[in-house]
Amino acid sequence: MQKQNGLIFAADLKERRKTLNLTRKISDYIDAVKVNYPLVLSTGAEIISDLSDITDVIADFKLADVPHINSRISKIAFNKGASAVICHAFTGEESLKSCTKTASEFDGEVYSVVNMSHPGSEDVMDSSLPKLCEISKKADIDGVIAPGNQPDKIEMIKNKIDTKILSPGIGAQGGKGKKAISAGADYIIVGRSIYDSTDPVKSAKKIRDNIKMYYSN
Ligand code: 3DU
Repeated sequence: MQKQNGLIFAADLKERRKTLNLTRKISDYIDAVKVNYPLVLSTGAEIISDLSDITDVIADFKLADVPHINSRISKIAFNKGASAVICHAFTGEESLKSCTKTASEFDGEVYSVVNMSHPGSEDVMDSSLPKLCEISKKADIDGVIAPGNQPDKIEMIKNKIDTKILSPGIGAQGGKGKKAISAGADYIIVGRSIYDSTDPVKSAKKIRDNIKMYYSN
């Protein structure tokens, strides 16, 4: 993923045509589109190939399975045209390594989830944060997912692991792009504040413009 805008579009829609049209229209303002279960289960895995003709695709299946299954799912995503997959770190080093090993066969990337943005994520994930960063480091991941609505956590993670940080939780979940980037995020991930807005193209541009001066390449 080449950094030009610092913005990743979370395409959590259910309609193929709408997703492709919108991604095409905002492609100048984003560096990648992130697909998750709502889109892929509604439209089929081919949507990954279709979107990969427009921009980089991050397959966010939050893989949290035994190594060979993590590897198989990653392989399918990369074969369809994904540039990156997202995996949970809590399943341990071997599961995460199965993703990074598979990614290396495709020149792809792996991002691991070390913390989350929703209320309740602190129940388990906060106390495990140092360990999740350590596991991610050992598995040689390309970056981590960290909560954009909690800049203090971004800073904490940045101090623990020197890697790219992708931060969701911006806009609809209360986070501010500028704050997340200033705290150390390299990219922000935004869904509803783009696709649910009355003018999604204008919103994407505005979100991109708002963070542009805060990030360094
Ligand atoms: O809240 P939004 O509509 O901007 O969507 C956020 C996206 O980021 C969505 O795809 C969700 O699965 C993902 N995500 C989080 O929101 C929070 C996390 O901690 C990890 C991923």
